[in-house]
Amino acid sequence: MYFDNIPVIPYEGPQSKNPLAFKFYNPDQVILGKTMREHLPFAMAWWHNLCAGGTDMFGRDTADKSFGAEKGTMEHAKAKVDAGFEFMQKLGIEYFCFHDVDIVPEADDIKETNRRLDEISDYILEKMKGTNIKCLWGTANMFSNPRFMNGAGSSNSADVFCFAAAQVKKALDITVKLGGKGYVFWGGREGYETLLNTDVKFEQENIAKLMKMAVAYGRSIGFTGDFYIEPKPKEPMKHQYDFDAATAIGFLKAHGLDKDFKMNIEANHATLAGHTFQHDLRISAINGMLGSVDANQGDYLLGWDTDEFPYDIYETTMCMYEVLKAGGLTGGFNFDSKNRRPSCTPEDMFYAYILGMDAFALGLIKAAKLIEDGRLDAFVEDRYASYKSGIGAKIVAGETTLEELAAYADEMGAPAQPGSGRQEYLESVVNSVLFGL
Ligand code: XLS
Ligand code: NI
Ligand code: NI
Repeated sequence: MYFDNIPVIPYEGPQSKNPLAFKFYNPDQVILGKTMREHLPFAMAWWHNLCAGGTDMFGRDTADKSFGAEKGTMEHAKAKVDAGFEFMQKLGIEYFCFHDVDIVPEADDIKETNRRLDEISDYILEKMKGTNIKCLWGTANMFSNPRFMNGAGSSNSADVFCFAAAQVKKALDITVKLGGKGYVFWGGREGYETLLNTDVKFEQENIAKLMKMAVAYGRSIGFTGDFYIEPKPKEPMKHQYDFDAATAIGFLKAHGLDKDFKMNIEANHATLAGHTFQHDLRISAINGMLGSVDANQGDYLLGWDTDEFPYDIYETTMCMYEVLKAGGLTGGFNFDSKNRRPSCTPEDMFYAYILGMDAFALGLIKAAKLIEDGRLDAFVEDRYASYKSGIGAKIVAGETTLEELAAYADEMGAPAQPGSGRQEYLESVVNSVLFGL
């Protein structure tokens, strides 16, 4: 037991003042025909929760994540598994996500790292037995080690490319072994610092080649889940190739990868790209590629990936609105989030997850209300009414020509006013559904 003073977290309802209770996440509560547990497959991110201790550019760890073992050892790796499972079970979280180097210390020789990965995945598999805990997705960390300073699939060095391929292969093996639903490519250093030294076309084609080999290998070992690209516009690189959902989807289509890949949309990455979280979810959904979500939030006053635990109810509501409209996620909601550096105690780890899970549960409740209320849908439906009949219907059916439309315009003289967008009215509808009785 690593969290002795923490009980299993109960649901106590919105009136509760117990910091170690859910106020909104009530797993068995049914919303629009499904339980909250089904709507919200939450996942724990191994790296933030079990590895990161608060080190930043200006200071070292504030939180002790040793879990009673010496860091850098396999004993520590196993202690993290034990602590992680206790943590997930106390919160009722059913999934986890990991990078290869989150679950074992990396050795100097890849053969030894891979041996350690075999050992720890046996241990995790054993631990999973008799629980309902599963793997949501795995990935390879191809950005921390200095060998990846110029990228992985986009590296100028063919040897580094091979090393990246080896890591992807092993991370896929472990993901499949643990029954993972997905496999993520976050292009950590797949981008550039300056175009003066970069062959963009060559690098992008190489990334696609690595992904194609990953798909071929994954399918050959029985991986039936989705591959994901996790878009991010910058950080660590000045420019990252998977800038946002639209860019990543275009890339996948250009390289014939769109059948095997979907998007893993991270809130803070969308906002870094100058979009709302909702925007990147919508772009993914309309392309049939809304796969999974990295649940966190950024800070509009800070220009980087602050990975804060989500607490903004407008954001979680509009996220769940998109997810409900898309018919749910094939993946889940991975808390790619970390405590603020001064929130450094074990209890803070629980408070953070309670905040995030409650924020999404409340978002789900409010999004369902917005859909049931129907005013937003009705407005949008009506807004495009001119395409339902006459010339509009012909445009939609693709049964007209530029000449015919020009003749129509001549006849008409000038179009009627296209109608108010009613933004402020719609925003007040949102507020009345969120905060009205
Ligand atoms: C970093 C990313 C990373 C991915 C997994 O910004 O969010 O944590 O989710 O490599
Ligand atoms: Ni992420
Ligand atoms: Ni991120």
